[in-house]
Parts: sequence; structure tokens; C-alpha cells
Amino acid sequence: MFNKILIANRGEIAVRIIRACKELGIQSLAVYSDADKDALHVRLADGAVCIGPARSTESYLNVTSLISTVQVADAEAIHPGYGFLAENSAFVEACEKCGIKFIGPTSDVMKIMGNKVHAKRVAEEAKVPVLAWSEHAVTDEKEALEIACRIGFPVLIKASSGGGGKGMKLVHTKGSLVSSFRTARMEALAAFGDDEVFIEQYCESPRHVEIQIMADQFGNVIHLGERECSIQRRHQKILEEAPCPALDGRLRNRMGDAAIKLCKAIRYTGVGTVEFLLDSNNKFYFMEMNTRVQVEHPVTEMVTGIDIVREQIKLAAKRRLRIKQRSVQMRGHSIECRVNAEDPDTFLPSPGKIEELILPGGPGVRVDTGVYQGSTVSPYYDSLVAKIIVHADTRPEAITRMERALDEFHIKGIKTNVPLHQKILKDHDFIAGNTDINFISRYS
Ligand code: MV4
Repeated sequence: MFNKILIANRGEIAVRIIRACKELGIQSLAVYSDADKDALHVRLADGAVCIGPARSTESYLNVTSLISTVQVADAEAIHPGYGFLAENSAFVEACEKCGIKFIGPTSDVMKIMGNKVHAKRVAEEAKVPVLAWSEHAVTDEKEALEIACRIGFPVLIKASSGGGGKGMKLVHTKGSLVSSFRTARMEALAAFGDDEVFIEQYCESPRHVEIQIMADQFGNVIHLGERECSIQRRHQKILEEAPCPALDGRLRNRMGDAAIKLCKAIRYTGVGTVEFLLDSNNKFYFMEMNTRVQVEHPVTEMVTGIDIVREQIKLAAKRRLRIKQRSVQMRGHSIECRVNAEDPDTFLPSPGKIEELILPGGPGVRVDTGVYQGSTVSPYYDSLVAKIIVHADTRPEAITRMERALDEFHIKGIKTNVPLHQKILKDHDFIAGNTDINFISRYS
């Protein structure tokens, strides 16, 4: 096992990783920016090194500083968390060259999944269902039109380097295709430095359902069931749950098997998430794969009892997967609410000093946070301040428990989106389990 791990992240996920390190007897080394000198992750880690100014490009994204910090501190591995460098294959390559273990997949596997054309191609080759598409990147306008007509309108134009919703254009008619195609390529170039796009059949009002997977370095792959993540705004998830109310055991097994097939096809290692669109006829289609631990991983931990971050570290240390697929059982229901420092009406960030903080607790309630009373929410980073996670025997009980937990939650000094969560939990469609990706736009 590793002796010391550098945690190349901040906030609640850095705290989450430090906790896993402690329980595994691994020393944790935090890094922080000037803005984070009093942050919770700095206080909880065994050691901490300042790596630069507040702006993340000069600190949490500073590859040279991170690698030299690992070397000076004599650590063996880097845990990237999510965001920042977690899906940057150039960073993974730099780690590999320096003999530092990156806690995640290899750089070549990450590169494949980072390119959505390559990702779709390997999914298709592995016989994982995908929506009709152009089968390759498209550059020629006449060909784009032919492909769109063959697929049938509406179609989506997606950026190869996109993902997470960035760089998509919906096209309803033949007449508007070419101009949208030009715009999509220009926007992709501006956003990702890569104008490669492809064309895909549009799926109307699907659910976002994702499968958690775990793979060791000996070819063993298991899945930990699904998470329902449809409730999002501008591609930022707000509330997630496990299991998905639309799945039965049979569909879960089929989606889980598809995710495992994809991972085996690319020899994936570590933990990861395979994202699917699930349409109203319960047909599912591969969308993309996330090669990191996700914000919403706790709902899977709550229903399976498996510590995903602990397992992730063990897998990186070349341990064999000890958990067998048949022993993975989903018990009860879990919901996570992301509490963001934002104005509940305008959705604009609301940074500032947390003057008072009372966190919920009691049976079936877990809070993952990187803040405390007296600490400051910086405008430099994302606005997630806490994840409130509940677990109960049934979905209705989980909803009631979350309402109770949100009621206990008290914060002064910053505004949060707690009122939005309270509204969602009272929504009749939500209560009925009728959520799709347009849920928030319907009423908020
Ligand atoms: C789609 C789609 C409908 N049809 N692809 C958004 C994030 C990126 N991973 C892909 N996304 C979508 N791809 C087809 N062919 C709808 C979305 C989409 C979406 C997906 C999941 C969660 C929220 C979403 C919000 C808007 C659009």
C-alpha cells in the first residue's frame, strides 16, 4: 500500500479522500492556494503545502508545482478528486513519466474516453447500444447534411472534445443544418481548441442514468448499480439518487453488463462511471464515460455499503478486486442534495464568510463538506459547500428524511440553494419518480 498520497484538490472531495487515507493508514498531503490557507482540507491532512495564488490556473492546475511537491515530500501517488486535473491526460502522462502513481486510469485510456468520437466507436465495437450517429468526425458541410438526413431530424451536433454538455447544437430542420454546423465547429474550436464535431440522433426528454464501475489491474470488473442524475440545471447536477426509480432488476443488470463490457473492451482500471441516456421506452444509449470519482458517489456508497474512494486507492495500489458482482446488493434508497453558495432566485454565486453553521445529523444522514463555521467560501472556485446525503429503507422515507435534514441545516453569511431543494422535494413529478433532463426548466 502507499505510504503517502498527495491530494490535488480542495473542498469536500479533498476531505473525503483524506478520510479514506486515514482509514487505510496512509499519510495524506494536502495542497492549497493562498485563498485556502484556513480551509478544512488543510486542517485535516497530515501535511499541507501551499502551491500558489488563489487563481486555480496558478495553483490547483499547476502541474509543475504538484509534481515537484510530490517529489520533495516523498509521496508515491496523486489523487486528483474531480474537476481540476482529474481528466487531463497530459497530466496523467506527466505523472507516468515521473514514476508517480496517478489514482485513476492510464493516460491512454483517459485519452480515448476524452474524445467522444473514439469513446462512441469503442462502445459500438463492444456492442454497447449507441444512438444513430455519423460514425466518424464530420468536416464537410455537404456530407454533414447527407448524414443528418439519413439519421433524421432533429439531430445534435456534438464536439469531439466536449462532454458534460459543452459544445452541443440542436438542429430541427434541414434548412438550418449548415449554419448550425459552422457555428458548432467555431464554438468547439474556441472552447476546446479543437473544431472536431460529430452528428447524432436527438433523444427527446431522456433520463440521465449512470453506472458506477470498479476495475482492477487483473481484468476483473464489477458494477455498483446506477444513479439517477436527471435533475440538473445547465449541466450542473443538483440532486441525485440511487436507485433510479425507472429501473427494475433486469434493466439494471442489462445496463450494468453494458458498462462492464465497455470497460473490459478498453481494459479500464480504477473506478469510473458510464453515462447513459434512458428514453421513455426504457431503451438506453451510451453517452460518455467519466474516468474519475464523481461528486455524487456517496449515494452509491449508501445503498451498497461499499467505500468507493477506499476501493479506488486499493485498486491504484494494484490490489485485486475482492468484491464479487453477486455480493453487490442495493439496499434501501439514497438521495444527495448539493448545497451551493448561490442566490436561490438568480443562481448567481454567493461567496462570503460563514458566520453560523449548523449541519444536520441523526439516523441515515451524512454530510460531506469542506467548510466550517467561520470559514470563507471563495469566489475563485465552484460553489458547492456541502452535500447532504440521506439513506432510508424506501424512497418516500428518504424524501421525508431529506426534508428533515434540510430543515435542520442552518447557515448565515452566504445564500444557498436549499429553498430550491425544498421545492423539488415537494414537486409531484419528483415524488412520483417522474424526472427527466428537462425537470428543472419546467418550473424554475
Ligand atoms: C444528448 C441528449 C439528447 N440526445 N444526446 C448533455 C451532456 C452530454 N453528456 C450529452 N448531453 C446530452 N446528450 C442526444 N443524442 C441530451 C443531452 C442533455 C443532457 C444529458 C444528460 C443530463 C442532462 C442533459 C441536459 C441537456 C441535454
